[in-house]
Amino acid sequence: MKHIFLDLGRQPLANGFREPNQQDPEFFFDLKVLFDDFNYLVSLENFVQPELMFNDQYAYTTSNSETMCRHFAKLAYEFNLQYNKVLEIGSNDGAFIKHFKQENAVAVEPCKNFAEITRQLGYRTYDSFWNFDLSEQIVRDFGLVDVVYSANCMCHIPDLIEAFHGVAHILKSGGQFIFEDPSLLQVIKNNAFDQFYDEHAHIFSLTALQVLLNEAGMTIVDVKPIPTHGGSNRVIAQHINSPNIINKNVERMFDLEAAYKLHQKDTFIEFAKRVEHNKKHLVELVNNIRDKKYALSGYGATSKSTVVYNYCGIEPDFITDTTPNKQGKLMPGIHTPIISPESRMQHKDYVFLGAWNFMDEILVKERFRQYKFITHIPQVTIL
Ligand code: DWN
Repeated sequence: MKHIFLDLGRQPLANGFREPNQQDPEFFFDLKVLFDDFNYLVSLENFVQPELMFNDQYAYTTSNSETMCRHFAKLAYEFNLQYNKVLEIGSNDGAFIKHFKQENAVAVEPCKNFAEITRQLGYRTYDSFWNFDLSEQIVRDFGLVDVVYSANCMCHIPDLIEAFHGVAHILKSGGQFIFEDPSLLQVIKNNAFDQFYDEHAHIFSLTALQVLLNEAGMTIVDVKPIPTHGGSNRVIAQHINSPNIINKNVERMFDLEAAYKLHQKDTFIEFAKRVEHNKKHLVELVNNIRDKKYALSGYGATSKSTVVYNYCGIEPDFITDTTPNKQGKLMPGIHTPIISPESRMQHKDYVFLGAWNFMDEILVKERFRQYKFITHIPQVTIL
């Protein structure tokens, strides 16, 4: 049975940045989140049509993050020691796949602005959404692969069983499926309701993934919690009939998730109550700031902050972001201008930290700041 436990109201596309003079009507949808007590999966009640979100103007660019570039370079080094033929699902601008020889790697990226970049780099690139038919196509063109890798992409795919069947089909016997996505356990622990938005069709627990992967003929053989994107899991799966050695990390994570009761709907009802409380506290804080005529701006035009601003009805004076193709645009829903950190308008008084997943890095970078950060993670705090 599916239990709706969170209602984040009418939300725009989290990455739906708009041009200042854009006239076409803005897309909004009712963002509700549910828990399915059959497979333990946490998903959006209504999936947004992928073509609406992942198009040829997709804004999020992996290589703009030094943290993520280092993350991918380190992992690619390890992959090059172990695997020959690599397929990446969701290759974005090539930040990961560029570390492999062109003849040994295949990129799958539906956003055509990014698919063109990996093609220019010489990689066989399929600008389609991952599904079983595409898997069959690539097997015909390129053969089976030793490893399928995907970062922050599998949780964007509504039909996971088909997606996982596609992976099982293209993997050699003994091959590995390695993917990393935000951890439901971390979302619950951090009250990170802003991880729920149009692109995140699901937020994964390992418990739910095992049910879904088993249905596709695969099983989890290892898991590694990683700090990226607010706390993620790197999951390693293989064909269920492979001679699998299951690492003890898997049982440990299942036990941890059971201890946090991620298999029970009451856990998510309690989470929603904490979210409601944090929203109330954040709104009161912002109203107090505005009543006292203080300035309020934003730091990081993240997908996550789109959710917070639209759910809480908060409109900063401006938002700074280091991503060139977000600068000069308007924040989805609230239409707050996004500017470069180097522009003449400078932060003062209070600044909402939209990129809280980079908090440590940002607090060091801004250690001489003359303003105060506000964060909502894990509860509303002035830094
Ligand atoms: O799952 C997804 C993840 C991988 O990236 C996608 N669906 C969408 C996107 O989510 P996001 O926009 O919340 O990602 P980030 O990486 O949290 O975005 C950080 C934003 O903050 C970037 O636009 C860059 C900006 N930033 C900044 O302005 N100053 C980041 C840092 C570290 C900074 O110092």
